[in-house]
Amino acid sequence: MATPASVISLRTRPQTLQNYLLAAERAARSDGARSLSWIVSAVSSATKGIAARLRTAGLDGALGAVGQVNVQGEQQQALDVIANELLIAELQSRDGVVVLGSEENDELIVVDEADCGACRYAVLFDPLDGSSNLDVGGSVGTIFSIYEVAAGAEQDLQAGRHQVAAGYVLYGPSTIFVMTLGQGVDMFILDPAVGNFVRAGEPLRIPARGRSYSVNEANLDSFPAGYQRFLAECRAAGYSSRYAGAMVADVHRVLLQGGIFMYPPTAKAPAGKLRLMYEANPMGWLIEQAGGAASTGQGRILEVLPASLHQRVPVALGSRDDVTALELALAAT
Ligand code: AHM
Ligand code: MG
Repeated sequence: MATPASVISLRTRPQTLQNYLLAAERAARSDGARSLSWIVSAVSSATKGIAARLRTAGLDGALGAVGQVNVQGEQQQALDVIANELLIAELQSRDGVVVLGSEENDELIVVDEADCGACRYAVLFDPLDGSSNLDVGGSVGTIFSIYEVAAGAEQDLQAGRHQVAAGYVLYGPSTIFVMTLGQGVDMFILDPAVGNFVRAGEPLRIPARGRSYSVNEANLDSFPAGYQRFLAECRAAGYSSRYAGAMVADVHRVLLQGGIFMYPPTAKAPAGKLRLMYEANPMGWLIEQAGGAASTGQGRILEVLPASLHQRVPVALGSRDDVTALELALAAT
């Protein structure tokens, strides 16, 4: 007997992020996996709220600075604060969350009444990355990074290679959720009609070499000589330049199309500008999980031993051959 058409459409229905997380949890068969999928789900709920606030920000007075400077010495935007509050509110009540760390908070937040269950997690995040794009309606993002935490080790920071989940949300023409649980990288697009993130295509694989670089070229004169030499080689080879000024938007392009994203050391920021724990590590792991490479210029980002929540690190990530060419140029100078 022929299968009714309605059953076929149910079977081929696109997978939502919730179903994807449930499937991952079933495959792992552990209480820890259950907590982890709930935590990622909390991040996704918060980012839907952030996306909604961003859509109307030019109409409801949510743009502009709030007159406070964060621990990085940067002016906080109203939406930085709103995004941070939405993430903390969603995460601090989830089972298994014992520590939160945010770009917008000076210190780690230890969740005192955490229901610890079988597994305990730290969630580190940049609530609104690229916030200098807000006032012009440009793309911005949220980045998150999750670790397991041993009892009594709540204040200890771990190297990026110990992450158990990481991802970002790009708020652009679409709201796009990209994540890894350590078995490849998957992409989901928010369907605004139903409010679900829906899986888009196959797991992402970054091309071995790209045709563009993404760096703030206005700083070129103060980059170490190896970066200048590498960029000259790229130009000679016909590369294009693409730079949105929001790491999430720039890394998303590199992830899909290949190439290299960099924030090198500069005279003003000798250790680079980007933060290890909630920018470089999660983005670096995603790129590695898609088959690319993520380097400080001297070695793998994910091996860096963290000393503080807000520490900065030089970042170069993207197509494997492009990152290798940069490392060779740096080693030769
Ligand atoms: P933010 O998290 O305070 O927004 O800062 C990080 C951003 C990155 O998204 C982006 O790659 C970089 O800063 C841009 O810096 P610059 O304006 O120096 O090029
Ligand atoms: Mg940022």
